[in-house]
Amino acid sequence: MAMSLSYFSILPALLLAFSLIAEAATVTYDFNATWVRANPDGLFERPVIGINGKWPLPVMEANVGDQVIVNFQNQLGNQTTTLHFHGLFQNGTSYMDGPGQVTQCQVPDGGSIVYNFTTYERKAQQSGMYWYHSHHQGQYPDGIRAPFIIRDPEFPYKDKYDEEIILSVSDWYHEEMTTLIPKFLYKGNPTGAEPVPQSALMNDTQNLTVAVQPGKTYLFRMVNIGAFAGQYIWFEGHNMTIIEVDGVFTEAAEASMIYISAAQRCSFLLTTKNETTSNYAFVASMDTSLFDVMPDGLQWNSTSHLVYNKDLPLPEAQLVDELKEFDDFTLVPFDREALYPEPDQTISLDVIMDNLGDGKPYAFFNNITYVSPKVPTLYTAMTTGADASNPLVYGEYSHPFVLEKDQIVEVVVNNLDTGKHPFHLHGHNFQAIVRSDEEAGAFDATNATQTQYPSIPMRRDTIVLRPNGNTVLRFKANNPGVWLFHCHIEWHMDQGLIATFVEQPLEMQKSLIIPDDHKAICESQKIPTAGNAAGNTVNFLDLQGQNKAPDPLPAGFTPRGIAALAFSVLAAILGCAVITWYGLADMGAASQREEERRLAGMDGSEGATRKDSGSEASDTKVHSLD
Ligand SMILES: *[C@@H]1O[C@H](CO)[C@@H](O)[C@H](O)[C@H]1NC(C)=O
Ligand SMILES: *[C@@H]1O[C@H](CO)[C@@H](O)[C@H](O)[C@H]1NC(C)=O
Ligand SMILES: *[C@@H]1O[C@H](CO)[C@@H](O)[C@H](O)[C@H]1NC(C)=O
Ligand SMILES: *[C@@H]1O[C@H](CO)[C@@H](O)[C@H](O)[C@H]1NC(C)=O
Ligand SMILES: *[C@@H]1O[C@H](CO)[C@@H](O)[C@H](O)[C@H]1NC(C)=O
Ligand SMILES: *[C@@H]1O[C@H](CO)[C@@H](O)[C@H](O)[C@H]1NC(C)=O
Ligand SMILES: *[C@@H]1O[C@H](CO)[C@@H](O)[C@H](O)[C@H]1NC(C)=O
Ligand SMILES: *[C@@H]1O[C@H](CO)[C@@H](O)[C@H](O)[C@H]1NC(C)=O
Ligand SMILES: *[C@@H]1O[C@H](CO)[C@@H](O)[C@H](O)[C@H]1NC(C)=O
Ligand SMILES: *[C@@H]1O[C@H](CO)[C@@H](O)[C@H](O)[C@H]1NC(C)=O
Ligand SMILES: *[C@@H]1O[C@H](CO)[C@@H](O)[C@H](O)[C@H]1NC(C)=O
Ligand SMILES: [Cu+2]
Repeated sequence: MAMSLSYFSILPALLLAFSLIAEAATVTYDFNATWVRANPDGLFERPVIGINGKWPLPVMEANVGDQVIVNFQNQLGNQTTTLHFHGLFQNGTSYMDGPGQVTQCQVPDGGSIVYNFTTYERKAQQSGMYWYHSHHQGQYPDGIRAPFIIRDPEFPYKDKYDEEIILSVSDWYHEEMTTLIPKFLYKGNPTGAEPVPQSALMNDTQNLTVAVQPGKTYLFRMVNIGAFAGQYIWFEGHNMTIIEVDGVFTEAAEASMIYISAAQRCSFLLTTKNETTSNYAFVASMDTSLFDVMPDGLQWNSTSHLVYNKDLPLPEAQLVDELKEFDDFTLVPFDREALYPEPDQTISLDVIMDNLGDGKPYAFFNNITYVSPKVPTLYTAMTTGADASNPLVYGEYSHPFVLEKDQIVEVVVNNLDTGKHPFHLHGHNFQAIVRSDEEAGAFDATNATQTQYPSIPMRRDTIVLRPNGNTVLRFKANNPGVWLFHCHIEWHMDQGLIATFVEQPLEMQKSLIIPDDHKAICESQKIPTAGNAAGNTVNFLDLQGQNKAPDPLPAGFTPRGIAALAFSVLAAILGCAVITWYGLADMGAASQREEERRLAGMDGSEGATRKDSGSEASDTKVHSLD
């Protein structure tokens, strides 16, 4: 009886949905993940993760309302994997979102999974620029990432351009993530200096030439699919008219330089000149303020050209005096959605980088560094009955927050770190209502100067938090599912800079049905699909045996502090910051040597053999999802 009742109550909604998506097609992709060799920067050939034997990966394309099906097979032979469709709300299909051990189990070697979702999201038809990537074990910088475009034939700027140009930018590493992560999350790297990329790429290559015709308007759809570096982008002699960020159409805004962090997207119109007397450089410049070390010879700019006339030379990029980007906080969404009302729930997160007792560098929201639970969080929400509303069941180290239906949720993020962090929320766009300058300190809700929120805030799904600054975000909890909130710098993900939002858990239990093939890949790897974060299916509030972070350092002992002190003393003695730089570079090399010795069993410390690097790998496994 209860069942037929709920059946009838959803019927009108279904009929409405069908009438609106009458034109919808099904778009099917058969994706086999395979190793491929590639040399995109011309400096070094390496194995990369491709699809169907090819790299770069195919660009995914669909029209708004289409049903998208990805038949995904893992044929890597030696790594598990997943796919995440970045920016898509997955409304009603949270289990298709992709983060390993959050909304699904990792796809094992030889295993497969079907991702099946629609781009039609009831009121919010999602269209614009998205991307897809592995969301598991810090893996996507090995190549498994590419653009995903959803076209809306009725989009607001449909009559304003002649041609579309898809363009990705990214940083690029010569070593594989399975090599880089243990060197980074390592006690010999107590300051957490991130590996610096070797190159910058555009469209997974360099030196692109883009043939353009005079007097035309081009719609550029850009995405940063990199692991670490934000990029400044400018076109010599041309301005950009921004019309969309992260799938949110905006009122047209003119910019001469934009900044796209890892994971952000920006679509803009560019009108060509009427003359064909010259070709023009355009540049993507990696944000070197993120790099602790500047390796000799690093080419952090990548230059391509708008070619009006192929018989004319391609001019070298001119130096620009100042890297000053358009302030995305000033954008106005095209739908002019008003500021959400005062929040029903406020989540306050301080960003902290510090060491734990194992001496390795971690990242924390407040006092918690993320560690994957034994049961994927979504499966815990589905199987813990009424206790699913109690954050305890998700385990302390998934850093869970339970959100109730239609709550206005405010997330305050205070950066207690000196770096920039691009924060990303799954399952939603957020209104960005505060984004301070750097060095502003923590957000103060009692300070009237800081609470003058825009009446029509800009919305997107990834926002850059400035060094020692703060940001305040709002969204409405109208999408039942498990959604991560995390920094999109892959290294910081791997260090645990992640929180979990569990939205409407009791509603999930009613309306979500986990597909059998998703459960099957868990079973084949003996990953439990029921119970609390510790896998307890009897007493959901007993978290004994849950995965945990290492213990804290003994009080007063901070390798990070000691290293910082040593460098500042050195800098003071030598009176020269450049020396500090080289000092750091040397230290990186020294710690790398130490790690190699350690792995080779030469220093008798724990983890004395190659095999024992398994303990490193398992650390990596519990921390890294993206
Ligand atoms: C792009 O051009 C630069 C400058 O000429 C060159 O150093 C680099 O190797 C080129 N990249 C590729 C992938 O060919
Ligand atoms: C994927 O791999 C399967 C199994 O080897 C094969 O049958 C199929 O043709 C492959 N698909 C593509 C698109 O390469
Ligand atoms: C997996 O195989 C690829 C391709 O042979 C290789 O480059 C990579 O290092 C291997 N990765 C691991 C973790 O063994
Ligand atoms: C995808 O999901 C839709 C809607 O739930 C369903 O009708 C369809 O059968 C599914 N397709 C596949 C291949 O699983
Ligand atoms: C970038 O690659 C995509 C996919 O191959 C292609 O459609 C697009 O035209 C390329 N962009 C440029 C500027 O070459
Ligand atoms: C670009 O915009 C700036 C101001 O926003 C303006 O000064 C400049 O002339 C514009 N450049 C072009 C090529 O339109
Ligand atoms: C190019 O020509 C068109 C049509 O003659 C004119 O409207 C436009 O202003 C010209 N553009 C520039 C940049 O001079
Ligand atoms: C990259 O471009 C910026 C801005 O023009 C310039 O200051 C810098 O010197 C360039 N870097 C390299 C390595 O060419
Ligand atoms: C974090 O702080 C809270 C509140 O002070 C405390 O209850 C909790 O045990 C701490 N968690 C960790 C992992 O230190
Ligand atoms: C309030 O905030 C503003 C802007 O951040 C700051 O300049 C000012 O000092 C703050 N006032 C107080 C009383 O803290
Ligand atoms: C999800 O769908 C529901 C209707 O089923 C709608 O009310 C809600 O706004 C949607 N959420 C998002 C984030 O689009
Ligand atoms: Cu970060």
